[in-house]
Amino acid sequence: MKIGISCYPTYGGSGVLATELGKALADEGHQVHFITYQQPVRLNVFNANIFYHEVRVPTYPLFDYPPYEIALASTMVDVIVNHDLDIMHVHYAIPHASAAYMAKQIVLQQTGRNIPVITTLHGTDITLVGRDKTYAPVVTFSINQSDVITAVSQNLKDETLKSFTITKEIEVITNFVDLERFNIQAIDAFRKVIAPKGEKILVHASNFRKVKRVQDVVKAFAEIRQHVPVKLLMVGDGPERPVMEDLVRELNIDEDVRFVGKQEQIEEILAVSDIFLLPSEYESFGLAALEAMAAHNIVISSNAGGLPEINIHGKTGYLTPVGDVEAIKVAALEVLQDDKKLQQMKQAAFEQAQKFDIHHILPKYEELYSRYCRMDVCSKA
Ligand code: GMT
Repeated sequence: MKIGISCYPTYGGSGVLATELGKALADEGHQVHFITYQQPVRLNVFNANIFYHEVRVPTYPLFDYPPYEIALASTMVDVIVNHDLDIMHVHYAIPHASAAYMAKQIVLQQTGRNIPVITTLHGTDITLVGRDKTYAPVVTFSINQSDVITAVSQNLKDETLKSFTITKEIEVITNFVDLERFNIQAIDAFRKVIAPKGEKILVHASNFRKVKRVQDVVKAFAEIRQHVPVKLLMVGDGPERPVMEDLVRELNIDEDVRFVGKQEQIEEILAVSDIFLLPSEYESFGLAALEAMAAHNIVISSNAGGLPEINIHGKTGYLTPVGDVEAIKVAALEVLQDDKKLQQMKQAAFEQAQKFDIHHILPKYEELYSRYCRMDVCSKA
């Protein structure tokens, strides 16, 4: 099949998922066309089946707000028509679903072809931004106009149905992880640099937005380190990072905390880590936590959103109430003071991640594509 994918190309979970999906589809022999304003960060391999089409947004002195959505829709039209795409799959509703709707109508009018559009809802496109009155009418309309709507967790499906009037079935296809990539040997020298005395390593990775409650990570860590020798790795970047760096200095724990910024080789960091902390106010799924589990990390997360669908309390990690720093501390100490338990839970976390292996989830998308693609026009590759 020839599949178009639009997503946010930067470090957000939806872009990561969309890119990994595209790479896996290309490995299966499909032709995949990424249509984004920048090369997706995880699109770091050459594959003859992968094409990247950059959306250029010409500016003009009149434009305080350059019209990205129009440029995106126009690029979609160009790629759909000139590369004879079979299906258009957009990730994160805003503005991808409405751009795809516009492109679909233009292609229909120009060529008579009715290209199927799949919209995958990821999280804040529904729970935060999409709900905003400014966007809601267009988001509702364009989601409903998609030929297929998927959500990355049951929780996100429920939230979507609660907040929007949706006239179609929403199919849940959960996020996935490439186990081969994350189940790797730790680089010993790297672990020694971070934790020279064999301290256990806690890690947090996100885009440092308020919804992640990164302050709970720092505060809990400050408490934990009073009882056991530990180090903390903070991966990623975003608006809250400078605030957190200040907090770390204020709490006088900077010698044990490293902010490493955005990292492409996150699997190498996770391979040396023991506990992944994700105290978010909301996560539709928590892809970062799943990747950590695939790297044998236990997860201490909040119990918000779809997190209980992947993190099993007392087995693969712990679920704590949002904002409950004390509960994070208690949970961490339970395993940090009992190595046997930590090792057991690490294995359970890995086994749980296996259920979300890409090889189980990819066929679900392929099945969906074939269902909506006309048999006479769709061919593999
Ligand atoms: O909030 C983020 O981390 C980015 C955001 C995105 O859409 O780029 O992530 C959302 O989608 C991810 C992939 O499906 C999910 O794993 C995250 O849980 C979800 N984030 C939120 O719901 C806050």
